[in-house]
Amino acid sequence: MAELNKLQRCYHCGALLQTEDPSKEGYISPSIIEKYPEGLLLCNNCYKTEKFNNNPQEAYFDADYEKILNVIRNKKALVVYVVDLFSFEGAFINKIIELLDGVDVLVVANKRDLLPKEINDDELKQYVAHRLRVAKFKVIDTVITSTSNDGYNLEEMYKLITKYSDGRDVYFVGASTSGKSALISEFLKKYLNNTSKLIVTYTFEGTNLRGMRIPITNKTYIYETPGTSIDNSMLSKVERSVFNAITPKKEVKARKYTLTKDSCIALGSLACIELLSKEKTVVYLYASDKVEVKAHKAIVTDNQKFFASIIEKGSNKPSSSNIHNRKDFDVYEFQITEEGSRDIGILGLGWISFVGNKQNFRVYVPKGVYVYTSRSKVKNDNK
Ligand SMILES: Nc1nc2c(ncn2[C@@H]2O[C@H](COP(=O)(O)OP(=O)(O)OP(=O)(O)O)[C@@H](O)[C@H]2O)c(=O)[nH]1
Ligand SMILES: [Mg+2]
Repeated sequence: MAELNKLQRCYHCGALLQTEDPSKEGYISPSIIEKYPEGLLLCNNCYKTEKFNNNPQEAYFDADYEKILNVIRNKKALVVYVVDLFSFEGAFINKIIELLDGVDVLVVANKRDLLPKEINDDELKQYVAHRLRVAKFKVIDTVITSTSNDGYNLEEMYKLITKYSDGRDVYFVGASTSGKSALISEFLKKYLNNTSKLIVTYTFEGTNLRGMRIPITNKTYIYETPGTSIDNSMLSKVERSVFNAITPKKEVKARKYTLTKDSCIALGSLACIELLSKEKTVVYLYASDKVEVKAHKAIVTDNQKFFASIIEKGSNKPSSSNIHNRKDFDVYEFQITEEGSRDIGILGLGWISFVGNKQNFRVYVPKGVYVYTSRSKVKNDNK
């Protein structure tokens, strides 16, 4: 007689569970099935994405990229590492930092135009240096730039590249959307090709990764490498229209809010920052002006109502069709122990700045988005 077997399915997404192919839907490690034969099981993918309060993840590292980094190391080339000043705090990938150990790295901190004019570049440089130290990333110098309007410090950047490359190849490296292509196209406006070589689209040896190769002499080149992943940024969790709305196009002006115990600000329908403790706190928010901000009663006291009215309805703009209920969020708590001007930031969306006073904050972000706390990028102590 024919046998009837009931197949096990993922308790969350409903996919048929299978142990053969990790790249296909419903994959679960065989050891889990063996350990919990009668259990309510989640496929590996749901298990990963359903876990709340996992540590902020670093971005995905494409193993092929290691081949490019090995070439850079072997050649002792100069790396021009581009970061987006508006939001780069969670953009470093440990494996890249490890592989660049011992390589000369010039950091180009780009998109200066998005930050307030009144802060000075030295303070910004100190902040970048601090974040580099936190990431354990050793570099030889940093220059602050912008490609917007007439450009800012681009001459200075070329001078430093010439000085540090000293006849070696130069590789532009950095997260996607940091501005590598924009910086290179500014460079090309002034560039004269005095060599017998052409500018070409280049496939990096042994990989499918492509970039541009620009000859500087008959023996040396500038290479533009593909942007590294930003899959831990808000930018990669939302559709194109929301991406455009949350990416600032001009100087970001601080918006001031006062948080009291159990009150919060919602940033669009995308994230929320809540004060849990009793210290009344003035916060300055830095985000695109297209991000509508509303102050609310705390989520902690009225969790369901908040998600029903703000997130599910998408009533604050922008809202994303990828993020519409509580399950789509990670929740983090920050206990502020340091004094002075502090930030809590959400990669790709922006940050708040406030004076540290032992507060306890809770932050809701779409799953997998990187959040951090740091000393302030733009100090607000004197306001
Ligand atoms: N406001 C501002 N925007 C910039 C600046 N530089 C680049 N951008 C913008 O940032 C976005 C990404 O810039 P790209 O040069 O394409 O970034 P990329 O590093 O080449 O990105 P990938 O090719 O994905 O690795 C574009 O919309 C640029 O116009 C800058 O200095 N200021
Ligand atoms: Mg590019």
